[in-house]
Amino acid sequence: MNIEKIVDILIDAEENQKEISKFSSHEPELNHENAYDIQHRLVEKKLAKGHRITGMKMGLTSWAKMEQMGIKDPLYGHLFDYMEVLNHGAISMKGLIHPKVESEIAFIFKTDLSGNDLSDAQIIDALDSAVPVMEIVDSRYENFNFTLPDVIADNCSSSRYIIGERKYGVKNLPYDKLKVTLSINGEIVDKGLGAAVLGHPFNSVKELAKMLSRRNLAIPKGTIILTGGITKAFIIKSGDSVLTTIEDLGEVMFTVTD
Ligand code: OOG
Ligand code: MG
Repeated sequence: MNIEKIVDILIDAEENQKEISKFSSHEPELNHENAYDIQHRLVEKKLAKGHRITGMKMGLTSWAKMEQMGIKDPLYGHLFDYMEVLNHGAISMKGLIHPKVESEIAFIFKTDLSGNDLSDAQIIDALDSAVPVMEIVDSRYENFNFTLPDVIADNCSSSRYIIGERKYGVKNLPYDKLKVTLSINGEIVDKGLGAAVLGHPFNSVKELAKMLSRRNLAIPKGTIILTGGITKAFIIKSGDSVLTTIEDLGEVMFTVTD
């Protein structure tokens, strides 16, 4: 298996909005571990192109998403500066293939977090702020048709994320109980609770720290950490206006242009 070639195909697909077929159908060697080697190489290449890492994301942490995608293991991906969109901003369809939107709770930490067995207390201690976020996933694979190693290699379908206002003084919010709604063009398309994320969004942080520690890495302080979709993901198109409300955290919205 040629990791370098796979990385180049994935980056070209993203940059030129090409749909590709999944690697697992012709690369029998592709597995969970070397898929992360591919993702980390892809990250290196993007850094070399001048992009900057702004955060990390967890994916497939909710039953709604696991069921929608047919995969039952959480995974992580990297977020870059060019993916970030401010609240009330616009997203152009031009840079995207077949984008979908989902609602998420995100955190920013004051210190790096690492370890196989983080406690709630350690997470709360490190917590700086919480942010209502929408993620745009845009798998480079045809019809979002992938296996776990494929989607890991593809940086977990990361494409854009829209950040609401950072909320401070949030250490003891009941994140599992927060109500979340996702509306498209004024109509609620899905609702959920923070508990959709592995029972509690902190569990997603623990899982991320655990997965990163296998590579001697930590959750970086000061960057945004998306804990995973609470709602299912919905297709967006030009002209759409999309809104997420998260109880106690606030609202975040964006529009879609050609
Ligand atoms: C994979 C990314 C999943 C989430 O929050 O569950 C994800 C995909 O659905 O394409 O971002
Ligand atoms: Mg997501």
